Amino acid sequence: MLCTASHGQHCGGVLVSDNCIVTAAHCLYLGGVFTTNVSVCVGRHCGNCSEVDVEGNPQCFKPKSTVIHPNFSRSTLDNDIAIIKLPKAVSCHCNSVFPVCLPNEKRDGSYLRAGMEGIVTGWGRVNSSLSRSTCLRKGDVRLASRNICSKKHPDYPITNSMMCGTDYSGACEGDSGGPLVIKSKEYGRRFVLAGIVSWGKGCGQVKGLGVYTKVLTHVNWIKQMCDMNS
Ligand code: 4AZ
Repeated sequence: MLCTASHGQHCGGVLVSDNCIVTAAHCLYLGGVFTTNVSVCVGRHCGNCSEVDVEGNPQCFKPKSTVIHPNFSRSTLDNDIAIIKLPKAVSCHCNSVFPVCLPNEKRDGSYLRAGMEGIVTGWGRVNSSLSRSTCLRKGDVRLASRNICSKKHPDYPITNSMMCGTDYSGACEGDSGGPLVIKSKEYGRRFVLAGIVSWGKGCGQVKGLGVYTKVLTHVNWIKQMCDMNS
């Protein structure tokens, strides 16, 4: 959970190593400037930002540093991805705090595509209600083709670094920066990070498509920024 003093619970994020979080770049753009003034709570399930609990679960941190993708576009939200480095490693509460697997082009490229079923998670707005969810929720998302997605969003380009998914039980405001994961075919119960919640037109519509940052495009950049050896 990403919190700011002015917005409270603001966005989601996802742990990719023991000290590195991936989120959406637009989550760090507030009031017209890029900010590092956020706090990150790992392992929170229910609760809000004011319940800050420094050690234990949730583990809350001020970022050690943040990196916005150099090609992030504020107008099109192309490359909507950013890194938050934590000042120290999180402690593994291995059922609730554990890094997700990054996709591998060779292994996962062929199935991270239209038709696959994934799961999006966050504390964002619950459909038809203005309020955010107090507890982490999940929704089912089926990946959709770029072609169909472009038709749904004629006013904005769907770029190569974006992917789309059904929005009926998908993401909404406040879920941005959070993960869209797909169960790995080859590794049993593990989840692979397919997308980062980025934008959309409305929420929860039966025929709507939400837009995600495509993680496959950015795996090498993420590994570099998080100092992860392949
Ligand atoms: C948002 O405002 C947002 N239904 C994120 C995702 C979607 C809509 C809005 C997709 O952060």
